Amino acid sequence: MTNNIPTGPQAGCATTMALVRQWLAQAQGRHKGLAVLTGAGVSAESGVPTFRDDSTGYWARFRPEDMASEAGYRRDPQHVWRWYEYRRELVRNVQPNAGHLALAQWVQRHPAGMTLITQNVDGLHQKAGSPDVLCLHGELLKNRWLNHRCAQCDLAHPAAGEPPYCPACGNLVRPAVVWFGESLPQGIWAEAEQAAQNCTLMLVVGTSGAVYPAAGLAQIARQAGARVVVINPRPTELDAMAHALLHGPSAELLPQLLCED
Ligand code: BJW
Repeated sequence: MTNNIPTGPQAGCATTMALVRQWLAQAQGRHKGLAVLTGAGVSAESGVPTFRDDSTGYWARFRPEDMASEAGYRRDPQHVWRWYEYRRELVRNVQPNAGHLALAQWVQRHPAGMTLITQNVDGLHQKAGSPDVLCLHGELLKNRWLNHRCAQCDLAHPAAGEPPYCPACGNLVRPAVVWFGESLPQGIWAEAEQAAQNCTLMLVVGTSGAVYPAAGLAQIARQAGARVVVINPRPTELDAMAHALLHGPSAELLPQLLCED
């Protein structure tokens, strides 16, 4: 680590970018030295709405407890299913942006140099070419059963409906995402926690830092001695614990930070 490390967060200027690039250069020499935690903002410039942005986020129009909880799904499965079908159609038709691509290109140049951890369910990191993405909150385009499956429950052949269901037992299909109150996939969480503990630099990109346990990864990294850098056009709940803040859209800042010329 360099000696001239500032103690408080530094807001997005050329010198902060230069400093973060130094930390990146140090991280890239180490196995999994870089950990990146992304949120909905990284896909905003691809045309995917975020959740908590004032007028454009999903939660400005829908109540999270209705649309992103098991209880909400059981109350009105058709309404929630239709919302997920709408979002599935949207993400099938959008493309990764320059931020997703910069991350994918960096890892191609530095195999085993980065752990990419995302809260996003849209699959755009994978579409950009990033391998081994740790999807903390599941995957929008996949399904699973709402209740324990019977011997006839077959995700490949459910009965048509909104939502589709098992013709034998009536079990409903649901999106394979993580709703509030549900545990994160255990193995993926364990890998993400380990990456936070072992990295020397964590970039926290395009997330409000409001949702746990994902947001807690930044604290884990910091406590383990890593530099933490928040990349976001607006203030986040993680700014106070970051070593540096880069203010701006990720589709501009990630290419600036990660390109090597
Ligand atoms: C840009 C940009 C641009 C815009 N460039 N940036 C500890 C403390 C308090 C509460 C809890 C706690 N531990 C657990 C909880 C409860 C709960 C929680 O966190 N609640 C808080 C909201 C208070 N957590 C859970 O329930 C989690 N499970 C859990 O803890 O299990 C254990 C347990 C079990 C049983 C009982 C109790 C505990 C599960 C959380 C699941 C979250 N699910 C969702 C929906 C996924 C499915 C779907 O997509 O439909 O995940 S909610 C939603 O929020 C989604 C996101 O992944 C997640 C995070 O949002 P994100 O990505 O940060 O988006 P936004 O909109 O918040 O922010 C966007 C950012 O982008 C903004 O900052 C913009 O400025 C920025 N931006 N343009 C860069 N161009």
